[in-house]
Amino acid sequence: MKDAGAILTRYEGNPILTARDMPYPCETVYNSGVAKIGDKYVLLLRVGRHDGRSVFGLATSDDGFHFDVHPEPVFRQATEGMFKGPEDKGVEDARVTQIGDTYYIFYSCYSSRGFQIGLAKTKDFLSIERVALTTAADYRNSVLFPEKIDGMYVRFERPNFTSCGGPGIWISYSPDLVHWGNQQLVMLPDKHDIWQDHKVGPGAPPIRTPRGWLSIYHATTVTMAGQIYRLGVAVHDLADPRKIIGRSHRFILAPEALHERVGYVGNVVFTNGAIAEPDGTIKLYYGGADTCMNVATGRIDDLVDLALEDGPDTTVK
Ligand code: M1P
Repeated sequence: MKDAGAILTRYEGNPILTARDMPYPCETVYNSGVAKIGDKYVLLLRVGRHDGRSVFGLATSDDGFHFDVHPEPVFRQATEGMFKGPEDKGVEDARVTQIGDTYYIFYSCYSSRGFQIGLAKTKDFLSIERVALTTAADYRNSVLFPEKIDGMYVRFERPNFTSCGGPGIWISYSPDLVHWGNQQLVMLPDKHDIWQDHKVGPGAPPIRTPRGWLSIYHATTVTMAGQIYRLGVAVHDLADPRKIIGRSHRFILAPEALHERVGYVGNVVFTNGAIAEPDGTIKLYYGGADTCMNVATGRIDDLVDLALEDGPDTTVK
Protein backbone atom coordinates (compact mmCIF):
# COMPACT_ATOMS: atom_id res chain seq x y z
CA MET A 1 0.00 0.00 0.00
CA LYS A 2 1.47 3.32 -1.10
CA ASP A 3 1.52 6.34 1.17
CA ALA A 4 -1.37 8.65 0.17
CA GLY A 5 1.02 11.49 -0.64
CA ALA A 6 3.04 9.28 -3.00
CA ILE A 7 0.21 7.99 -5.20
CA LEU A 8 0.24 10.93 -7.60
CA THR A 9 3.35 12.29 -9.29
CA ARG A 10 3.28 15.87 -10.48
CA TYR A 11 4.52 16.31 -14.05
CA GLU A 12 7.92 17.98 -13.88
CA GLY A 13 6.88 20.46 -16.59
CA ASN A 14 3.98 21.91 -14.53
CA PRO A 15 2.27 24.24 -15.01
CA ILE A 16 1.37 22.91 -18.46
CA LEU A 17 -0.56 26.08 -19.40
CA THR A 18 -0.57 29.62 -18.03
CA ALA A 19 -2.00 32.91 -19.30
CA ARG A 20 1.35 33.52 -21.02
CA ASP A 21 0.72 30.50 -23.30
CA MET A 22 -2.63 31.83 -24.49
CA PRO A 23 -2.97 33.41 -27.95
CA TYR A 24 -5.59 35.92 -26.74
CA PRO A 25 -5.61 38.27 -23.75
CA CYS A 26 -6.51 36.66 -20.42
CA GLU A 27 -5.57 36.64 -16.76
CA THR A 28 -5.93 32.97 -15.88
CA VAL A 29 -6.34 29.51 -17.42
CA TYR A 30 -7.40 26.66 -15.11
CA ASN A 31 -10.15 24.14 -14.11
CA SER A 32 -10.42 22.47 -17.52
CA GLY A 33 -12.74 19.75 -18.74
CA VAL A 34 -10.82 16.83 -20.21
CA ALA A 35 -11.46 14.33 -23.01
CA LYS A 36 -9.78 12.21 -25.64
CA ILE A 37 -10.78 12.23 -29.29
CA GLY A 38 -9.06 9.18 -30.70
CA ASP A 39 -5.44 9.60 -29.61
CA LYS A 40 -5.71 13.38 -29.07
CA TYR A 41 -6.00 14.82 -25.60
CA VAL A 42 -8.40 17.75 -25.35
CA LEU A 43 -8.68 20.38 -22.64
CA LEU A 44 -11.74 22.62 -22.50
CA LEU A 45 -10.05 25.44 -20.63
CA ARG A 46 -11.62 27.87 -18.21
CA VAL A 47 -10.08 31.13 -19.36
CA GLY A 48 -10.48 34.20 -17.14
CA ARG A 49 -10.71 37.40 -19.19
CA HIS A 50 -9.84 40.88 -18.01
CA ASP A 51 -13.46 41.73 -17.17
CA GLY A 52 -13.44 38.87 -14.64
CA ARG A 53 -15.73 36.67 -16.73
CA SER A 54 -14.68 33.22 -17.90
CA VAL A 55 -14.98 31.71 -21.37
CA PHE A 56 -13.91 28.29 -22.63
CA GLY A 57 -10.76 27.88 -24.68
CA LEU A 58 -9.51 24.75 -26.38
CA ALA A 59 -6.13 23.03 -26.23
CA THR A 60 -5.07 19.74 -27.82
CA SER A 61 -2.09 17.45 -27.34
CA ASP A 62 -0.58 14.24 -28.68
CA ASP A 63 0.97 13.19 -25.37
CA GLY A 64 -1.24 14.77 -22.69
CA PHE A 65 1.56 17.01 -21.42
CA HIS A 66 2.38 19.45 -24.25
CA PHE A 67 -0.67 21.38 -25.49
CA ASP A 68 -1.36 23.61 -28.49
CA VAL A 69 -4.00 26.26 -27.89
CA HIS A 70 -6.70 27.08 -30.43
CA PRO A 71 -6.43 30.74 -31.55
CA GLU A 72 -9.89 31.80 -30.30
CA PRO A 73 -12.21 30.87 -27.41
CA VAL A 74 -14.68 28.17 -28.48
CA PHE A 75 -17.54 28.93 -26.04
CA ARG A 76 -18.64 32.26 -24.58
CA GLN A 77 -21.57 33.46 -22.47
CA ALA A 78 -24.86 33.37 -24.37
CA THR A 79 -26.06 36.65 -25.85
CA GLU A 80 -29.64 35.57 -26.54
CA GLY A 81 -32.28 33.04 -25.58
CA MET A 82 -32.84 31.10 -22.37
CA PHE A 83 -29.15 31.00 -21.39
CA LYS A 84 -28.51 34.75 -21.71
CA GLY A 85 -29.59 35.75 -18.17
CA PRO A 86 -28.10 32.74 -16.37
CA GLU A 87 -24.70 33.21 -18.13
CA ASP A 88 -24.55 36.97 -17.62
CA LYS A 89 -21.31 36.65 -15.62
CA GLY A 90 -19.75 33.96 -17.79
CA VAL A 91 -19.34 30.21 -18.14
CA GLU A 92 -17.13 28.22 -15.77
CA ASP A 93 -15.70 24.83 -14.88
CA ALA A 94 -16.57 22.46 -17.75
CA ARG A 95 -16.74 18.74 -17.01
CA VAL A 96 -16.79 16.42 -20.01
CA THR A 97 -18.16 12.89 -20.37
CA GLN A 98 -18.03 10.88 -23.59
CA ILE A 99 -21.02 8.68 -24.41
CA GLY A 100 -20.76 7.09 -27.84
CA ASP A 101 -19.32 9.66 -30.22
CA THR A 102 -20.79 12.62 -28.33
CA TYR A 103 -19.08 14.63 -25.59
CA TYR A 104 -21.49 16.00 -22.98
CA ILE A 105 -20.39 19.05 -21.05
CA PHE A 106 -21.79 20.12 -17.69
CA TYR A 107 -20.71 23.66 -16.86
CA SER A 108 -21.56 26.45 -14.45
CA CYS A 109 -23.71 29.26 -15.81
CA TYR A 110 -22.85 32.25 -13.64
CA SER A 111 -25.06 35.29 -13.02
CA SER A 112 -26.04 37.61 -10.20
CA ARG A 113 -28.79 35.06 -9.46
CA GLY A 114 -26.18 32.41 -8.60
CA PHE A 115 -24.97 29.32 -10.42
CA GLN A 116 -27.00 26.95 -12.57
CA ILE A 117 -25.69 23.85 -14.32
CA GLY A 118 -25.85 24.02 -18.09
CA LEU A 119 -25.59 21.04 -20.41
CA ALA A 120 -23.95 21.34 -23.81
CA LYS A 121 -22.79 18.76 -26.33
CA THR A 122 -20.18 18.49 -29.06
CA LYS A 123 -18.40 16.03 -31.30
CA ASP A 124 -15.27 18.10 -31.99
CA PHE A 125 -15.11 20.88 -29.32
CA LEU A 126 -15.03 23.50 -32.10
CA SER A 127 -18.79 23.64 -32.39
CA ILE A 128 -20.53 23.32 -29.02
CA GLU A 129 -24.33 23.24 -28.80
CA ARG A 130 -26.27 24.21 -25.68
CA VAL A 131 -28.85 21.57 -24.68
CA ALA A 132 -30.50 22.57 -21.40
CA LEU A 133 -30.39 24.38 -18.07
CA THR A 134 -30.42 21.33 -15.83
CA THR A 135 -30.76 22.92 -12.36
CA ALA A 136 -32.19 25.95 -10.69
CA ALA A 137 -29.77 28.15 -8.73
CA ASP A 138 -27.68 27.55 -6.72
CA TYR A 139 -25.70 24.55 -7.96
CA ARG A 140 -21.97 24.42 -8.58
CA ASN A 141 -20.40 21.14 -9.74
CA SER A 142 -21.96 18.34 -11.80
CA VAL A 143 -20.31 15.26 -13.27
CA LEU A 144 -22.01 12.80 -15.60
CA PHE A 145 -21.38 9.06 -15.39
CA PRO A 146 -20.12 7.61 -18.71
CA GLU A 147 -22.92 5.02 -18.93
CA LYS A 148 -26.54 4.58 -17.93
CA ILE A 149 -27.34 2.61 -14.78
CA ASP A 150 -30.66 0.75 -14.72
CA GLY A 151 -31.66 2.60 -17.89
CA MET A 152 -31.07 6.08 -16.44
CA TYR A 153 -28.37 8.69 -16.87
CA VAL A 154 -26.70 9.40 -13.53
CA ARG A 155 -24.77 12.36 -12.18
CA PHE A 156 -23.20 13.72 -9.01
CA GLU A 157 -23.97 17.35 -8.22
CA ARG A 158 -23.17 19.87 -5.51
CA PRO A 159 -25.75 22.41 -4.49
CA ASN A 160 -24.24 25.44 -2.78
CA PHE A 161 -26.60 25.44 0.17
CA THR A 162 -25.15 24.78 3.58
CA SER A 163 -28.20 23.19 5.20
CA CYS A 164 -28.44 19.36 5.33
CA GLY A 165 -25.00 19.07 7.00
CA GLY A 166 -22.92 21.32 4.73
CA PRO A 167 -22.16 21.57 1.02
CA GLY A 168 -22.12 17.92 -0.02
CA ILE A 169 -22.35 15.61 -3.01
CA TRP A 170 -25.79 14.56 -4.22
CA ILE A 171 -26.87 12.10 -6.90
CA SER A 172 -29.66 12.52 -9.44
CA TYR A 173 -31.10 10.58 -12.36
CA SER A 174 -32.46 11.40 -15.80
CA PRO A 175 -34.13 9.56 -18.67
CA ASP A 176 -32.94 12.10 -21.26
CA LEU A 177 -30.06 14.21 -19.77
CA VAL A 178 -32.43 17.22 -19.63
CA HIS A 179 -34.84 16.40 -16.79
CA TRP A 180 -33.19 15.34 -13.53
CA GLY A 181 -34.88 13.97 -10.42
CA ASN A 182 -34.79 11.59 -7.45
CA GLN A 183 -32.03 13.71 -5.88
CA GLN A 184 -30.40 12.08 -2.86
CA LEU A 185 -27.53 13.13 -0.64
CA VAL A 186 -24.58 10.73 -0.88
CA MET A 187 -21.55 12.38 0.75
CA LEU A 188 -21.00 15.17 3.28
CA PRO A 189 -17.93 16.95 4.59
CA ASP A 190 -16.26 14.70 7.18
CA LYS A 191 -16.12 16.60 10.45
CA HIS A 192 -13.36 14.30 11.74
CA ASP A 193 -10.96 14.96 8.86
CA ILE A 194 -9.88 18.58 9.10
CA TRP A 195 -8.89 18.84 5.42
CA GLN A 196 -12.42 17.88 4.29
CA ASP A 197 -14.56 19.23 7.12
CA HIS A 198 -16.13 22.21 5.34
CA LYS A 199 -17.16 21.43 1.74
CA VAL A 200 -16.97 18.57 -0.75
CA GLY A 201 -17.83 18.58 -4.45
CA PRO A 202 -17.51 16.21 -7.37
CA GLY A 203 -14.32 16.77 -9.36
CA ALA A 204 -13.58 14.39 -12.21
CA PRO A 205 -16.41 12.44 -13.87
CA PRO A 206 -16.51 8.96 -12.26
CA ILE A 207 -14.18 6.31 -13.68
CA ARG A 208 -15.43 2.72 -13.92
CA THR A 209 -13.05 0.19 -12.32
CA PRO A 210 -13.68 -3.50 -11.59
CA ARG A 211 -13.99 -2.62 -7.87
CA GLY A 212 -16.37 0.32 -8.21
CA TRP A 213 -16.74 3.85 -9.52
CA LEU A 214 -13.66 5.88 -8.69
CA SER A 215 -14.59 9.43 -7.69
CA ILE A 216 -11.92 12.09 -7.32
CA TYR A 217 -13.49 15.02 -5.47
CA HIS A 218 -12.41 18.32 -4.00
CA ALA A 219 -12.70 19.18 -0.34
CA THR A 220 -12.03 22.22 1.79
CA THR A 221 -11.34 23.36 5.29
CA VAL A 222 -11.48 26.95 6.49
CA THR A 223 -8.39 28.64 7.89
CA MET A 224 -7.70 32.20 9.05
CA ALA A 225 -6.40 32.79 5.50
CA GLY A 226 -9.49 31.35 3.76
CA GLN A 227 -10.33 27.90 2.42
CA ILE A 228 -7.71 25.36 1.37
CA TYR A 229 -8.78 23.12 -1.54
CA ARG A 230 -7.43 19.57 -1.63
CA LEU A 231 -8.40 16.41 -3.56
CA GLY A 232 -9.74 13.17 -2.09
CA VAL A 233 -10.89 9.77 -3.37
CA ALA A 234 -13.94 7.60 -2.87
CA VAL A 235 -15.21 4.39 -4.48
CA HIS A 236 -18.93 3.97 -5.16
CA ASP A 237 -20.81 0.73 -5.74
CA LEU A 238 -21.00 -0.10 -9.46
CA ALA A 239 -24.69 -1.03 -9.48
CA ASP A 240 -25.84 1.57 -6.94
CA PRO A 241 -23.45 4.55 -6.77
CA ARG A 242 -25.38 6.01 -3.84
CA LYS A 243 -23.37 3.53 -1.74
CA ILE A 244 -19.84 4.65 -0.94
CA ILE A 245 -17.86 1.49 -0.30
CA GLY A 246 -14.61 3.32 0.38
CA ARG A 247 -13.57 6.88 1.22
CA SER A 248 -10.07 7.84 2.19
CA HIS A 249 -9.38 9.87 5.31
CA ARG A 250 -6.20 11.09 3.61
CA PHE A 251 -6.03 13.52 0.72
CA ILE A 252 -4.22 12.66 -2.50
CA LEU A 253 -3.22 16.17 -3.56
CA ALA A 254 -2.78 19.45 -1.68
CA PRO A 255 -1.45 22.84 -2.71
CA GLU A 256 2.31 22.53 -2.46
CA ALA A 257 4.09 24.07 -5.45
CA LEU A 258 4.32 27.87 -5.51
CA HIS A 259 1.92 28.06 -8.49
CA GLU A 260 -0.63 26.01 -6.47
CA ARG A 261 -0.29 28.19 -3.37
CA VAL A 262 -0.13 31.65 -4.89
CA GLY A 263 -2.40 33.09 -7.57
CA TYR A 264 -5.85 34.48 -8.22
CA VAL A 265 -7.20 32.33 -5.35
CA GLY A 266 -4.34 30.90 -3.29
CA ASN A 267 -4.05 27.38 -1.87
CA VAL A 268 -6.27 25.66 -4.42
CA VAL A 269 -5.87 22.40 -6.33
CA PHE A 270 -9.10 21.68 -8.20
CA THR A 271 -9.87 18.99 -10.76
CA ASN A 272 -12.51 18.85 -13.47
CA GLY A 273 -11.33 15.68 -15.17
CA ALA A 274 -8.92 12.82 -15.61
CA ILE A 275 -8.00 10.45 -18.41
CA ALA A 276 -7.93 6.73 -17.56
CA GLU A 277 -5.31 5.15 -19.80
CA PRO A 278 -5.50 1.56 -21.11
CA ASP A 279 -2.40 0.61 -19.06
CA GLY A 280 -4.15 1.32 -15.74
CA THR A 281 -2.60 4.72 -15.20
CA ILE A 282 -4.39 8.02 -14.89
CA LYS A 283 -3.61 11.54 -16.00
CA LEU A 284 -5.25 13.87 -13.52
CA TYR A 285 -5.63 17.45 -14.74
CA TYR A 286 -6.01 20.18 -12.15
CA GLY A 287 -6.07 23.92 -11.76
CA GLY A 288 -3.48 25.56 -9.49
CA ALA A 289 -4.48 28.59 -7.39
CA ASP A 290 -7.28 29.34 -9.91
CA THR A 291 -4.51 30.56 -12.21
CA CYS A 292 -2.80 27.77 -14.18
CA MET A 293 -3.27 24.20 -15.50
CA ASN A 294 -1.31 21.20 -14.23
CA VAL A 295 -1.23 17.43 -14.61
CA ALA A 296 -0.26 14.58 -12.31
CA THR A 297 -0.03 10.85 -13.01
CA GLY A 298 -0.68 7.76 -10.93
CA ARG A 299 -2.11 4.26 -10.93
CA ILE A 300 -5.88 3.78 -10.72
CA ASP A 301 -5.43 0.67 -8.54
CA ASP A 302 -3.49 2.70 -5.96
CA LEU A 303 -6.30 5.27 -5.76
CA VAL A 304 -8.92 2.53 -5.37
CA ASP A 305 -6.80 0.75 -2.72
CA LEU A 306 -6.48 3.98 -0.76
CA ALA A 307 -10.24 4.63 -0.77
CA LEU A 308 -11.15 1.05 0.12
CA GLU A 309 -8.59 0.80 2.92
CA ASP A 310 -10.53 3.23 5.11
CA GLY A 311 -13.87 1.51 4.52
CA PRO A 312 -17.35 2.78 3.68
CA ASP A 313 -18.31 6.40 4.15
CA THR A 314 -20.58 7.09 7.11
CA THR A 315 -21.25 10.82 6.75
CA VAL A 316 -24.74 10.25 5.31
CA LYS A 317 -26.91 8.10 7.52
O1 M1P B 1 -11.68 29.16 -5.82
C1 M1P B 1 -11.72 27.77 -5.64
C2 M1P B 1 -12.89 27.16 -6.43
O2 M1P B 1 -14.11 27.74 -5.96
C3 M1P B 1 -15.30 27.25 -6.57
O3 M1P B 1 -15.46 25.89 -6.31
P1 M1P B 1 -16.61 25.30 -5.33
O4 M1P B 1 -17.78 26.20 -5.44
O5 M1P B 1 -16.88 23.93 -5.75
O6 M1P B 1 -16.00 25.36 -3.97
C4 M1P B 1 -15.24 27.43 -8.07
O7 M1P B 1 -15.28 28.81 -8.36
C5 M1P B 1 -13.97 26.84 -8.65
O8 M1P B 1 -13.89 27.18 -10.00
C6 M1P B 1 -12.75 27.39 -7.91
O9 M1P B 1 -11.58 26.73 -8.37
